[in-house]
Amino acid sequence: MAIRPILVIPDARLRAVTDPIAEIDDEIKALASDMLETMYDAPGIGLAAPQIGVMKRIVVMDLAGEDETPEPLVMINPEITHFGEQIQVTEEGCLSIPELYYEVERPNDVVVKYTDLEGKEVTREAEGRFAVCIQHELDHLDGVLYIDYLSRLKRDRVIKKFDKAAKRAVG
Ligand code: K1U
Ligand code: ZN
Repeated sequence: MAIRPILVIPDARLRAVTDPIAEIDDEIKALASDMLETMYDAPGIGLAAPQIGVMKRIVVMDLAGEDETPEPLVMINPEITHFGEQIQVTEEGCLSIPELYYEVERPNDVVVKYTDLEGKEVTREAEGRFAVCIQHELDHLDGVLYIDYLSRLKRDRVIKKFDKAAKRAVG
């Protein structure tokens, strides 16, 4: 198990589309374990593989509260098969866009289909915060970030801030 560094925008890997996982072997199991450890350490409620520079379709989540028993969830090759019509507005953050939170509109209910670590096909209905987290993490697998749903003004302001920081870091 290892904590991996989390990439921050404008890293180009956060804008790329990831590849499906063909086989759940020991490498994928170790990756899932590292992703969970990295997410708990951050701390966060979700993490997608491209956020640690691995261009594969796998996400992890845990929406259990601080005083609750952990509920780690690993989704391999996840797909949303249904979006409900009702829209919710929730504050989102992103470990790849640290220290900022903005309100985003998304469908309140989704149905997600994925393969679990045992290779079993699972279909789950989700609503509320769980549905938001699923949509946020699955977007990462297609190079989409939650700031893409903000007004152009807000999004550009965020991008500019991180572009400047990246330029300062290289000198
Ligand atoms: O994918 C990510 O960048 C992780 C992100 C997930 C997420 C947050 C909010 C709405 C949708 C998806 C985070 O976990 S940001 C950190 C965060 O929300 C949090 C951290 C500690 C305790 C509780 C929440
Ligand atoms: Zn994120």
